[in-house]
Amino acid sequence: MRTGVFKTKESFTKAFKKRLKDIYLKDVSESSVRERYNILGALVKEEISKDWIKTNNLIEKKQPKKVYYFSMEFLMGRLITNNLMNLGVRPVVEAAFNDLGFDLNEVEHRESDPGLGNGGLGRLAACYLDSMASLGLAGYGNCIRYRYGLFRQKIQNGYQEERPDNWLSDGYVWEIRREEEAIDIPFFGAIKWEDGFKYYPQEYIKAVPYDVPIVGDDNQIVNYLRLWNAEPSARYPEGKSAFDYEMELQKISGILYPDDTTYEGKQLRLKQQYFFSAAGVRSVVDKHLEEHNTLDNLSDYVVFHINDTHPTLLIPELMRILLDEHKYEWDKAWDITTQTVAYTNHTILAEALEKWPINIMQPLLPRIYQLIEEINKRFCDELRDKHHYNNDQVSKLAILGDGVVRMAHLCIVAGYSVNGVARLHTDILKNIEMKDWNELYPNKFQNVTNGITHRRWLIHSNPELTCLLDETIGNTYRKNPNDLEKLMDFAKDETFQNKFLDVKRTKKVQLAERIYKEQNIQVDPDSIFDIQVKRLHEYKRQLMNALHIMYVYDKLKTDESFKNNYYPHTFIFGAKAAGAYYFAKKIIKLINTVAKKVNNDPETNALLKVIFVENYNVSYAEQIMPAADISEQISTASKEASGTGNMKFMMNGALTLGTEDGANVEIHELVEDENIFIFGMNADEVTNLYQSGSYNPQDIYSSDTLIKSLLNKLVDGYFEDVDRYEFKEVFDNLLYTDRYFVLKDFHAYKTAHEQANDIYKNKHLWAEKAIINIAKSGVFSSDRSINDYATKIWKVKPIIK
Ligand code: NBG
Repeated sequence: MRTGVFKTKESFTKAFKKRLKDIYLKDVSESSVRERYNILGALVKEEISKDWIKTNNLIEKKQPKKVYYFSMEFLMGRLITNNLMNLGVRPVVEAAFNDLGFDLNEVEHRESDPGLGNGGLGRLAACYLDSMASLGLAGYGNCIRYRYGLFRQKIQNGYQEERPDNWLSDGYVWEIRREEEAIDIPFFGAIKWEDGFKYYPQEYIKAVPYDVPIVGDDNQIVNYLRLWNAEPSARYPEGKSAFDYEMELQKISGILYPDDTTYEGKQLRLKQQYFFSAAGVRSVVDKHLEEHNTLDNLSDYVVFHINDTHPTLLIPELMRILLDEHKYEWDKAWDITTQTVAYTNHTILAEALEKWPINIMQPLLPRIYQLIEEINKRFCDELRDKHHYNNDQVSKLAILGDGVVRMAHLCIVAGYSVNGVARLHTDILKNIEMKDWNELYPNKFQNVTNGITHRRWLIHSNPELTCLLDETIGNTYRKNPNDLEKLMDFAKDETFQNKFLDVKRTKKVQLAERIYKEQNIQVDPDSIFDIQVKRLHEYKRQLMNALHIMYVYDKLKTDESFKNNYYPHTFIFGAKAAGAYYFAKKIIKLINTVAKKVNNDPETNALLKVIFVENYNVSYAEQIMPAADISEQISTASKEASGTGNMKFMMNGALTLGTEDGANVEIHELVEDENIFIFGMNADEVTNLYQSGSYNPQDIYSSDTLIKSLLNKLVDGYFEDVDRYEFKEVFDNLLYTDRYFVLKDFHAYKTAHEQANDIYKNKHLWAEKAIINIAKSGVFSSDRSINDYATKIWKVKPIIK
């Protein structure tokens, strides 16, 4: 129960009206949605501050071990609803707004959706912050305050265009600027030997932290996400024009993942990485010194978690502080560092494993590079002397080689723990991709399967289902998501099934309304909503999905019995392609071209629709996940480290149609064969096929008439309103390379769809399967993941009971 402003709807209304008058000189009736949002946000923030102070006091008193989660991405989504719910004040505000005749939803939607991330990796980080606060752990995020988030996607004539996402244009009500804690970050310059190495930077850039509170669920705990902003340092770089300096600053906290095809682009990315890593380490170390007066015991109180390799430079930075500033001996400094750092790997895709050219790193960060050299030298010596590795073995594992710094190697050498993000992924790391490492450090590798916060992805985004769950199994699952399992008793209960189907339909209607509003396309809420939403990447195989739709469309036009047996389908896609990823953008164009053809054919219209939603992001996902019947998780097995969309869909009662990849494997195991549609090659088969080098898509093309005719449609003028060669590259790619085995898995994929189509006709059977999916989804709550991290890796405990 809250006191003060949020105690009752009357107290809230009074405070709200007064503040609106004080700030905007307006009565409520004259206020705009933006003004209402700003005032509500300010009042909520003040309420948060009370808990924040209490949390800080508690931490001061208890001195718990703290986790600092360093990540280049945090895809937070809107915070307003989350904050209202976690504080437990949403009902009061809603009641007050109702009386005032305002729509709280509309006000909540006024908040910009900060896109400080690309996809799963960044959204995972956001879920983990929510769970750390909700479980009462002292855990904090560390990232950059990008002025522009991930681009806003516009679809023009079927093509993706990128528009800037100016998310800060109206200010950001949640952040607190902490000027006093600003830190100068050094770049360039030279090292001199003066009785020890001394670094003379050429320039400094000031990092100013902005803290965004992370509110725990009904526990009065407030953690924070620290975002660093680049600003001019008081130590002005000599000889540099104000304009050049300003441009440089602007870029550092400008955008996420700037184009890195040029030397300058690469240098900028590396600057960003060092900027936020060094600033984060420095602020933690300073705080620790204030509290403990020594860094000897750093690892008893601090974990630096490296989320993928982007923050790797925190390792040599910590060494630099210990050696150069605190005069530790190497071995002692190394002990402290290696007991404090843990690393999560999120992909086995070679192109995503970072390698930084030495000729970029050395001039930019001379002392840091020198320390990496020393770490590498000592590591290689140890391999030779202690483990008797030969030169080949040593150069394979070395941190430096082929003119680059291998960031993952540095993380594995320095981290006391390395984890993968789903069981299959960790197994592949241990047995294939990082086999040599696992032999060298047999106890370092572990698995923590990803999770999603059920607060955002069930309770907040699907209030209708939440309400039904509450009245059916009680609300204990809110605190203990494993209690969703109680739903198993109702899976076969027809009354409950009907209620579930009603909820599902409501969510489908809501999504259909949005699609109609934004894209002017009518979709049938009684059709099967078959959805694939995720980043666009070849390994995720949106192309296979599109080809399959082409196949279905063709069948509907030519095969009467197929048509009679076909349950109406709406295929929904949402995906952003990296701006420079040409082929991915082609696939978007293909999907939109197929959609246009299909959606305008009256002959098939009632049975088949294809939607590509524009600008898929966290807020859109909140509407999409609850509306799905089928969740498409169709990556080439072994390539999707985990996936997290698969978990969100499952928790909202969609059935997975997917490969044995990432966390699908664990979903499959939990729901068992009857409640999932698994198809295609498994990871071993894929690996073997790669290794044998025997795959030849042309063989399939020439022997398989179905595939041949489908592929030919890409180049034979079938799509009337695009150039005949628009999809020639797609055709060639499939025919000559097909690196992700689209053709190979196509028939199995088609069969899986046929099964789903047939089962869906039996509504009750389908509902039963969907309910079982919800019942089994509790383990994918990020509370479980964070508990795993806390006990297996971080060794941290809640600061409250
Ligand atoms: C992604 C994987 C996903 C996984 C998320 C979160 C990167 C580098 N990796 O499968 O592709 O779910 O990380 O772990 O973004």
